[in-house]
Parts: sequence; structure tokens; C-alpha cells
Amino acid sequence: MLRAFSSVGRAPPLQGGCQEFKSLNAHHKKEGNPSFLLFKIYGWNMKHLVVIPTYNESENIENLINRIFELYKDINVLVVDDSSPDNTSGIVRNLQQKYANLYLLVQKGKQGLANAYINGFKWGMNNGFDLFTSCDGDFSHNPVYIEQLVKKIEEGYDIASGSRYIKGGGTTEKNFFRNFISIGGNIWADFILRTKMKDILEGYSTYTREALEKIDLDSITAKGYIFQAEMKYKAFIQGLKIVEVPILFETRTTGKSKMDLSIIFEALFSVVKLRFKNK
Ligand SMILES: Nc1nc2c(ncn2[C@@H]2O[C@H](COP(=O)(O)OP(=O)(O)OP(=O)(O)O)[C@@H](O)[C@H]2O)c(=O)[nH]1
Ligand SMILES: [Mg+2]
Repeated sequence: MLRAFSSVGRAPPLQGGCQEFKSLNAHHKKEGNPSFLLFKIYGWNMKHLVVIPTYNESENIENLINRIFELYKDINVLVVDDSSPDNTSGIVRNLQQKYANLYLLVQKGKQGLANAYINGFKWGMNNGFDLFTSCDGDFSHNPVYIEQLVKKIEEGYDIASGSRYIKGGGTTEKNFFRNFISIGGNIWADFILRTKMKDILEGYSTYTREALEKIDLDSITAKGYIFQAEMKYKAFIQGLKIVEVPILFETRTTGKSKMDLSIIFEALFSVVKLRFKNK
């Protein structure tokens, strides 16, 4: 459902639109949520890292970084750039003069979205961060929602996952084929994986450090679009607490999409592989 709320300023209130998911076959029961305890101990001083993968995002990255730091003064941002020919990394380097909490990881050549996120998360874990948000670099993920994602972690969830397909969420995408792929892909994924999540394919999520440790980043096999679903499915079968938070996904207005048919086919078959590899 498309809701016409503004993309600037504060995100709309949740109004009970959040949905919670727990695996029925979860092996471990929680005795007090560890991530919740961490929050209680560190309060709002938890070190939070927003990981942004980029490939040719020179038209978006500066505005996105400015917006994030405008909204959240104490947040940290890591851009993982695969040596974009359009000098995305050069723009980030310049911005590092302005923002002390801006980090840059430059990788050799285009290695895919999943690789960039995994290396970004690992970098953050090695550098003492406690909370991680995955955020695309094309402005589809409006930074105003970070506050609501973090709020859910504060309430005791291990993962807060942006969702286009729950009450209060939506997309500005007008292309029938792309909407069909994403709605159909989610129905397919739920039919196979049985998580009851409405938007397991969406990539705007906040994870606690413990969640990333339990998911085990080295075990992730996805290369592209299906990466976020694999992360959440692994979390689900581990019994981690996942909640969906409504977001308005904004279709990129500038720069080029890296999505292609091979990524879509990977997604369709990978869901089945995921289900049977992680029984
Ligand atoms: N580091 C890195 N980033 C990538 C790679 N492929 C895509 N990205 C980034 O990942 C984010 C999501 O990629 P998009 O091209 O927007 O893919 P998408 O969101 O599935 O497709 P659109 O709907 O067309 O935007 C963007 O910030 C990209 O720049 C890659 O191979 N390496
Ligand atoms: Mg995109």
C-alpha cells in the first residue's frame, strides 16, 4: 500500500504497524535479551555504524552522507566502495575532512552488494561497533527511518527490518515489472521459508552485534539481491527476534541501477537452496 507521506523531515509514526517474527523451530530460548541488556548498560552511547555499499554513486553519496550527519550527530558511517570509476570514493574522502565519524573502505573492483555489506559489517565488528544498519547509497533508504529502527533494538529486538509491505510502509516505484518482482519475490520467499515476514527482501535493516555473530557472516553464500533474505532467514532459524518497521522505499532518482536479470534469477533459486541448506 502506498502512503503519501513526505520523504523529508521526520518519518511517520509507527502506529502499531510493526510486525514481530520468531521462528517456531527456534532452538534456544532467551533468558533476557542480550542486546537489550547492552542498551541498558551503554544507554545511547552504543557505537552505531551505518554501512553503505557504493558502486558509481557519485550523484547520491554526498547528499546522503550530509543528510545522515544532519539527523544524527553521533552516528558513524562506513562507505564500502568497489573502486567506482565515477570517483565515489574521492567524494567520500573529501567529506572525511568535514566528518570525523566517516570511514571509507575501498575494495578492488566490483564484487557485489553482499560482499560489500559483509566486509563492512566485519570491519565494524573488528573496530568495536555494537549496532549496524545496512543502507543503500542511492537514497532509496531515507535516513529518517534509522531512528525508528534503533528504537526497536532498544525495545529488545535483535533485528529491525524496514518493510514496504506492512501497514504504514510503501514504495514510490511505478514500474509494474519491478513491483511484480518484489511483491512476487516476497510471496515466493515466504512460501518457501515460512518466516511470515512481509518484506524479507528489503535491505534497510539494523542488526545488533550479537545478531551478526549468530548469523555468522562467513556462512553467507548470497552475492546480490538475496543477501538480506539470507541474513534474516539465518537469524530466524537461530531464534533471534526480528521486527518489521514500515518504510517508504524511494526509487532512485539519479545514478544507475545495478539490478539485472541474473540477480533476480539468483534470488528465485537461492530461496529454495536456503530453505534446504538450513533445515
Ligand atoms: N560496493 C558495492 N556496492 C554495490 C555493488 N552493487 C550495488 N552496490 C550498491 O548497493 C546499493 C544498492 O544497489 P542498487 O543498484 O540500488 O540496487 P537495487 O537497489 O537493488 O536497484 P535499484 O532499485 O535500481 O536502485 C547501492 O548503493 C549500490 O551502489 C557492488 O558490486 N559493490
Ligand atoms: Mg537501489
